[in-house]
Amino acid sequence: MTTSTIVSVPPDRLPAGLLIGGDWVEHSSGGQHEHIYPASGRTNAVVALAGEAEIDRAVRGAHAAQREWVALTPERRRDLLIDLADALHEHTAELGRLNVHDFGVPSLMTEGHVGLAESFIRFYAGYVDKAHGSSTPISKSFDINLIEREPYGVVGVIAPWNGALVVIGLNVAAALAAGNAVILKPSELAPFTSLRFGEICLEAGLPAGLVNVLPAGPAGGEALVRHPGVGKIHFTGGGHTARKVLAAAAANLTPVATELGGKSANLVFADADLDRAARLSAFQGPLGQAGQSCACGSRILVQDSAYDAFLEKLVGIVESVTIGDPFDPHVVVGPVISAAAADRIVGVIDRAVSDGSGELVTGGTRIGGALADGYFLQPTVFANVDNRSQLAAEETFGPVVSVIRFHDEAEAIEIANDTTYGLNAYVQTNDLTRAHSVARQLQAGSIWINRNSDIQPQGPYGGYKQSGSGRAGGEQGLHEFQQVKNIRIGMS
Ligand code: TXE
Repeated sequence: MTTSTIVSVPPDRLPAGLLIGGDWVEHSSGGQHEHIYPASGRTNAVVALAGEAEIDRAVRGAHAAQREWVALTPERRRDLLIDLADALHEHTAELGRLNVHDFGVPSLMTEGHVGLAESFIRFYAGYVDKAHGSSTPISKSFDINLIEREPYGVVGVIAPWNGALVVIGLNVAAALAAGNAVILKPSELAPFTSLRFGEICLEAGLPAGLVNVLPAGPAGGEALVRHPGVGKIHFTGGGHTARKVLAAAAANLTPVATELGGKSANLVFADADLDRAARLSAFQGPLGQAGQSCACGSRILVQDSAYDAFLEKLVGIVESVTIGDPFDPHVVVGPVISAAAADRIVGVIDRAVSDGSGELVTGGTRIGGALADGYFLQPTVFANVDNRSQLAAEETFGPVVSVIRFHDEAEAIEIANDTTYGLNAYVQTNDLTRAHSVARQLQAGSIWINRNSDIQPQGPYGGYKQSGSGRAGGEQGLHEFQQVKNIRIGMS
């Protein structure tokens, strides 16, 4: 394992207020959050948090902005979203750095996150002047029957700390294209990128109040979910919080779409290209975002006859990467989000070692030396893991993977599906018939065969089981933010 030293942090402006109706609100009723930069453990900003009063002000103003938005022609709304995508493109470097300031993701990856958000905005801009309803004949009459799709009005989008730009692309773009105004609530742990995005919406010419950005913690989040003026909630986060969101939404029976966690299986068959499978498994597993990704392939299932050779290749790659300052362009693995997360993940590792869930073959501890002030963990691989263990059952959300042995296709599918989650699954094989057969039997919303989880706007992304109900991308992603109306005109 190579570690890098902490390079100088770029002196970027870190937006730290609330953006409501086009105005910056510096003082709020939700208190403040001391934002810690996870690579140094030092405070880099004090962020205002929205409380019920600010949420209410934003929702009221958003209704006026939404009426202004849908009063524009479809072509004008389309062109404004294209202007927004162009503006994001112009600010790629700045937004990429803010993403690093937000949660310590390596700068190597962050411009790709901006590109994802831009591609989704461009994709959904194309729907604005093409999304149409339909009409259908009605039996036993000559009535005219129209099936229309209409916006909810004001929607609330709640984002996790590890994917502000992903949520902006997957959900905010679709919500705007569907004709809604948005209250975007980023995590208190990662507010900067979302706040700057809100400013860029104004700079691109979107109506003030159409996109409001209100960082908040649980209290502000709950106030948004409970607000009677919010037509729909889109929640991205963990299952534990999702239960609270769904309970709060019951107050007004507000519909909720969810994108939740995962414990995704990555099936490596003996006929696969093991070098490529090991590289994909390493980066889709403990290395990408230090394993802090919902799409993490955290259970690597390997066929018996390839097991030893694959494990050696995987460990070799994991031990070869550079860990350290996310602003260092050579760094592949940065810190985890917080001291609490680091302690939690080390706890998971120690418990797995003590209860014999698997055999620790590399990693397992915090990293000291020049990185001691940050929250850095060694990428960790357990071998011969029992799939029924806590290590294999619960989302770790850190740089830890479990390698699990299987004998044949049937056993691989049984192990892969033996989980409460169902977000992604990965299949490494050169046998196309097997790939297709296995993909159809895996209980997950997104199956990736011989490739990593590169989310693009054309393919709907979302989970089965306790990984959530929402879909982002494709026409399904647009429908998440529309409600259906049937209009029947009597002709008799
Ligand atoms: O989630 P949390 P985090 C999942 C990932 C992991 C989690 C990590 O798998 O499980 O997200 O993100 C707000 N009422 N995904 O730790 O704690 C909170 O402020 C309303 C899946 O941030 O659940 C934050 O903004 N809101 C995803 C948001 O909820 C509340 C991709 C999420 O917080 C609240 C990325 C409350 N009571 C991460 N309490 C996918 N499937 O695409 C907290 N919040």
